[in-house]
Amino acid sequence: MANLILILGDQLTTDISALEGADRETDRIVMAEVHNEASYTNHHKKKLVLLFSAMRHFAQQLRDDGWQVHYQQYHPDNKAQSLESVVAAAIRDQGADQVITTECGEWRLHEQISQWQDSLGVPVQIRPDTRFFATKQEFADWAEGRKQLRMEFFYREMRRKTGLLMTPEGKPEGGEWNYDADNRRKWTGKPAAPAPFRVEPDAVTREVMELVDEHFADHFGTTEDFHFAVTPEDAKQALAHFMDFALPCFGDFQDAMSDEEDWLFHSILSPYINCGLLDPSAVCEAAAQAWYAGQAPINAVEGFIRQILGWREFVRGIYWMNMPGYAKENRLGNTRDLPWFYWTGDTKMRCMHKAIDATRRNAYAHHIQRLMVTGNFALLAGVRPEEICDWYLAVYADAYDWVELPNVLGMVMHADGGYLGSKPYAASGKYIQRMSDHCSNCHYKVNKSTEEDACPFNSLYWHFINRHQADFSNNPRMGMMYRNWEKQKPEGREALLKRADYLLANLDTI
Ligand code: FAD
Ligand code: DLZ
Repeated sequence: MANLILILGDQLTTDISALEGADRETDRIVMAEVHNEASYTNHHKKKLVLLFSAMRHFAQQLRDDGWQVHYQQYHPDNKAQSLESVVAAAIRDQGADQVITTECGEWRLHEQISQWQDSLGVPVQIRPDTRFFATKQEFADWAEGRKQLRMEFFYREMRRKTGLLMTPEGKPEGGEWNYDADNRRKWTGKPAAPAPFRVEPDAVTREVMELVDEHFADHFGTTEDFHFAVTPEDAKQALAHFMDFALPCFGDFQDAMSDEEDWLFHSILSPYINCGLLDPSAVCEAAAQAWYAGQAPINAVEGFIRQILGWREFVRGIYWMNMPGYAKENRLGNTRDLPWFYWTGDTKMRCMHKAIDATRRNAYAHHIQRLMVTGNFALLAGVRPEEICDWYLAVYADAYDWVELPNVLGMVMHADGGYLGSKPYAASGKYIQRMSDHCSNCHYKVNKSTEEDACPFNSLYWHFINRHQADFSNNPRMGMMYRNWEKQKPEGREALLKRADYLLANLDTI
């Protein structure tokens, strides 16, 4: 029996389920850089470089290990090429008894691959993706019968299941499940933030950078200063670099933002975890070991593991339980277009400019920038979820629908009616001032709300509170905000709403 094994651009590991039981003599592997996948969104140029270069390196690694690999490089003249057409051509040219692949991470492609058995005329075996801690079914079983899903409870299940940071008696290490309250220090420059891990591009990566510059010139971002790892070995070095230099402070400054530093103490591992270069379980184990070895405190290690074992698994579960309908949700009835400055960074709001500019240069912004700056602004301004979701899918090196969509549509935009999060993460400029030094370098004044130079987040926050009274005034976690709103004098409220209306009508000038 000769199998054709398809490995996708985000499945770059020899542990991928599609390779289980495969035979180097009879089976062939197919990998392809195709226009369809490279252009279904305006992928950041660095994401394209990362994936194409990592795919090419992985194909070479497979060949070195004795596999027969058919690798299709990107060809600009072949815009009609899709994964299906590459697989169909491979079957036509060399035959195959069946196609084997691991389930992909996007509903869009999943739907297409599910039809292949009919269109290709050979059996197509789609295997579960075993790179997650929980199966889709496990998550669905946990979620069944719950009106609201809360990450914290699922996370505890995952801690119990994996034993990560658990005592032999089945208690959480350190005595608490969650050290979130110890993850909120402002960073004032000390301790110094480590330089991010860098790999200088090799010949393969340089060739891909040229390809992307030439054929994807209109895509967001830049290939300049590309320094991501593109092999599992280098991604492991990136993990070691994080453990040594950033993890100890990760917990304290997890929610901090800086006018000076793009990366702070974050791991910058999501691009590797999501495309297969790093195994999430090994990453969590390494962090846990750092705690047991006394190299990092519990608030750092628990905070870090929570993101991967908790949030990452939780959003994936939500995605697969609720697609395809989830992508269409818009429970707050937003109608506004995405302001153009999301693509240029050309805004006088310092925090927005900084987050978007870092995104453009690095294909990266850390979680709080995504949630509380660019996300918060889109929420307050009432941007259509579909538009803001497409922006997030395009601009980050780690973006895939399964993880981007619940984070944006659910966590940021609250467009799912509170299914993922119990309250919207709406915040005024005060939050940004508390967690960063952006405000002191901003054109706008964070302590003003209604004047021409007042921080836009302030009036937009109250506008949001006012226009969504029916949605949130009965939410126990929002009650205090509504009482504060009611307590303000009518003329004060009117001035806030007037200023916000002006901003909303002139978003492209602020
Ligand atoms: P760290 O801060 O070092 O965190 C460690 C790891 O935890 C990350 O590498 C990641 O694997 C995981 N993680 C942390 N938070 C989340 C989360 N909320 N959901 C899932 N995994 C998480 N993450 C993506 O991987 N792809 C996306 O497309 C993506 N889009 C996002 C959009 C918005 C609006 C928000 C608020 C968050 C999004 N996230 C996304 C989650 C998070 O912001 C990134 O995983 C994180 O910033 C990646 O940087 P890091 O590796 O330095 O993370
Ligand atoms: C994101 C992406 C890009 C840009 N290019 C390719 C590609 O050329 N070939 C490929 O196999 N995969 C690519 N991917 C990843 C897929 O589009 C898709 O996002 C994931 O496989 C979903 O799990």
